[in-house]
Amino acid sequence: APEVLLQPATPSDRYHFQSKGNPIITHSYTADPAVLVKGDTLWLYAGHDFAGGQKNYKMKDWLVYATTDMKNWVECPTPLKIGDFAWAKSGDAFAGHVTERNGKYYWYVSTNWSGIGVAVADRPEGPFKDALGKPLLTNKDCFASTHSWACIDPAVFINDDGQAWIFWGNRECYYAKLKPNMVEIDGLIKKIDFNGFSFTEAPWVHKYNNKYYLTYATGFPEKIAYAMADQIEGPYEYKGILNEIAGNSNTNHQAIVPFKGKWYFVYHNGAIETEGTSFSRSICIDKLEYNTDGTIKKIVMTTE
Ligand code: FUB
Repeated sequence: APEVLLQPATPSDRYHFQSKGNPIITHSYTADPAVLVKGDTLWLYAGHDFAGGQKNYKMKDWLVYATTDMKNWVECPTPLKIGDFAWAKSGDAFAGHVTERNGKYYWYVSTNWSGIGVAVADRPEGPFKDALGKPLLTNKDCFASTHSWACIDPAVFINDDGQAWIFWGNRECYYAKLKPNMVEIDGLIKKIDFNGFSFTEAPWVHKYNNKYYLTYATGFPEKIAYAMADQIEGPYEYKGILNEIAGNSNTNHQAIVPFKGKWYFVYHNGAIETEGTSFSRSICIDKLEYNTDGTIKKIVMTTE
């Protein structure tokens, strides 16, 4: 079992560590990964769980890590906290996604009850500031949902034509265009038709060989499933389960990215012994491979 070092980054400096297999971070509990590749660096943005037998989510800030070789990592000082969104102070720092446009970095985050906010920074490691002073999206924008946590789990994808899209939701997957300023919705909010397949949360869109891939958590405990389409708005054809329930966590949440010629599947589990649980989760990384027809091989979860 990986050793739990419990050695947090100091607020004023960067903490260097080496990953020794999965989970890749053993000094903090991390969840809901999002990744951004910029030049020779992969930036990993994470939710931050606490240790110690929580019976519910306790998530008050987000974390950022960087690597150039997937082995040696740097944890930067905490770049964003739930308290940075004045309108969401009592919320939870749920899943987010960072994307770059015109030299600015936009971090779309779930605040759980209060909606989805967006923070902006000049550098990938922040510091990030609330860009709007209000939510970008709220439960009212989740027109087909009635539960209070429908407006979570944003994922942004910038298409080859430069159009940015945001996907999000719990139980229903919503999507919309973003204006070029990245902080306003452009036009109608729509819903993905899963054709009877069940969507729980955690959408992530990527493109490979002219196909759009929508990966997402399905069921509960969650597995990661995927669907493929020829157009960003679909229709999406269900392709199956990408990975099975991740050890000892009811949720999973994936990010998929190419980096230095290989594709990676980044996700979380509750596998740190003896404290890992659904509320004390840990980010893992495994290789992702395509079949010749563009479908994705099932992810083999490794510990190395
Ligand atoms: O981490 C809190 C929530 O659990 C996320 O927003 C979901 O995707 C699930 O991982």
